[in-house]
Amino acid sequence: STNKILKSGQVFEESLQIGPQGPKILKVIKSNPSHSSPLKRYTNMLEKYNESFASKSYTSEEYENMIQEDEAYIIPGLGDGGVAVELDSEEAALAQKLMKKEAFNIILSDKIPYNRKTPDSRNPLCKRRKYDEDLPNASVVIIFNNEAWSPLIRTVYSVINGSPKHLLKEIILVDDKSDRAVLQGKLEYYIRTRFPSLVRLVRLPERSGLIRARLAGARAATGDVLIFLDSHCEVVEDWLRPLLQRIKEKRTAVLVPIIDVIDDQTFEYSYSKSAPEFFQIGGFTWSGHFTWFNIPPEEEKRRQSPVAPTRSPTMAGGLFAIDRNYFWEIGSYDEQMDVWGGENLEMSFRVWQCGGSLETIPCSRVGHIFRDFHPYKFPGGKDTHGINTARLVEVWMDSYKRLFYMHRPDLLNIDIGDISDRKELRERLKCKSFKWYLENIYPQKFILDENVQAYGRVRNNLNLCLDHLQRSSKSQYDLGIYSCHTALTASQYFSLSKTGELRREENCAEVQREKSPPYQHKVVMYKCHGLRGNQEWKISPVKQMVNQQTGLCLESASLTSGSDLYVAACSESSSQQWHWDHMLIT
Ligand code: LR7
Ligand code: MN
Repeated sequence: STNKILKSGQVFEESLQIGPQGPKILKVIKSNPSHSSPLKRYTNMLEKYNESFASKSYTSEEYENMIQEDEAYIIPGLGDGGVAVELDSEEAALAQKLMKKEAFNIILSDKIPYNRKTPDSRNPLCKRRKYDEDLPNASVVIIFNNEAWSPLIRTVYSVINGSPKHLLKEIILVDDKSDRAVLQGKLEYYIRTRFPSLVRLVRLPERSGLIRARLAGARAATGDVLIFLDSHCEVVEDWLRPLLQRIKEKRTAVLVPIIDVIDDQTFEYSYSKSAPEFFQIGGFTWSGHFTWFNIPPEEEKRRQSPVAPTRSPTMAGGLFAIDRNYFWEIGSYDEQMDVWGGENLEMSFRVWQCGGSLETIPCSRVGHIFRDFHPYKFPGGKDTHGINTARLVEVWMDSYKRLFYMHRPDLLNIDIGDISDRKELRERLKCKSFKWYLENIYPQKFILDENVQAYGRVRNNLNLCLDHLQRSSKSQYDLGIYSCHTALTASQYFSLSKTGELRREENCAEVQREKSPPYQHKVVMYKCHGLRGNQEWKISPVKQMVNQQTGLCLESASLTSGSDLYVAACSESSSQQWHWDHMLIT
């Protein structure tokens, strides 16, 4: 599914970014022998999973017993310092089954102490940063729908233990109408007895989705700064002050920490030990997804220090800090966005276009469990990411929406609801255009049909077109050919950039030389490097596509729909003539 957020370093659609991976240390952990039938607990859990629980109340004594039972599973010191853990084989097998429900290793999570220490993943320079005595205080808003108990509780402990008392005004837990039994009376009891006064629980009367859940949290908050977190996070030492300091300096800065990966299987808190200064910033794809990319050299230069605020065109969405009043001034959220997706790009574009800034604060780091799927339901099975994105595209992207709808023509014919309030907001705040955003905030973003030599379908005389053959989710793939579609669709959309790249959004065509007969040199799509060389192509006067490094031409002789493409010695044969839909330069 494309409806998930990726770790920095993962491949998405056509974007490939490689982040350094920390080494893995695995420990095999047997169950605590004092547990009463550890496997039974989870087998029960597996069986009862799909039941919806009526909320029932228990006595304090009964709640204490439940909590004690949970605590009996915890193995002191396990996972401390973020070390990876491997379960013994019997439990590991059950954990695998539970993965399919929960999307992470719940058995292991339940064994790791709620207050385990995270490693200090920061750039060593961070230890020398100085912060003001009087910083604004924070309300931390943690929203959840059917989150598992241990990651949720661990998130709360992590925030409390990791934040200076006087700067943490409150933690607001927003329950987006979970139906799991453990999140009913037991959670209330736990909060009342373990975190009196500091943690507040807001229950939503109906399932609202993460956008409206965050809005409810923001309404309940009273601190100077709002900090939103997902319900499966762990913070790193001194994560809070760098965020508050920057907001004190610049009230309109919206801030994200560096997001580290908590492994969904081993609970390793992973980060690069050899390159703690490395991180990526946020981009987007024309199909409407969040991506990561490396800090461009211009930004490296502008920010002056590797631990200074680093501008980011977009944010992942779940973990960010914003001045509480500014949150409302700048239009909070689009209240009509449902469940999951799109709100992150909406806020990113809006903040930049309406005069604020979006920045990564390198000395603030927070870990997040990346799950492979959503362990909760999407009411009505709606494609909320698609619909939410169409809403933001209509409001913020001006004519560039054409590139989104090229990927999602289906969304042109569906009801996305009323967007007039959001358009009014844009008017009222006198926000700049998307073109301004692209030129000034994200000039690295390749625009498929602007500032290029040619774009569209690339067709030969047999009506076959260059086509990614649905291979584009790989970081590297062989380019193919397919019967031309009647309309210009994403799989046949190519551009010839100003510098001669034969490319798609992120990937460029290269020649892969075959060293032995029959010398069928393939054409491979690979991450664009921007250095011309093997990725430079020219259209010749007789409409050949000539690879500049090899001098070979795109060839379609004897190819049929669905074949891989190749290059051959240039000839004037019609099988080497290619017609672009749109030539901007002749
Ligand atoms: O209906 C819902 N109601 C909720 O309260 C659906 C979800 N939620 C809660 C959920 O329990 C969780 O705490 O909302 C939070 C986010 O949901 P996840 O964890 O399923 O989302 P994600 O981590 O896969 O997705 C990322 O993109 C989303 C786009 O809508 C949100 O902005 C998420 O907050 C965001 N997560 C992050 O940015 C964490 C870091 C990811 C990276 C990099
Ligand atoms: Mn999440």
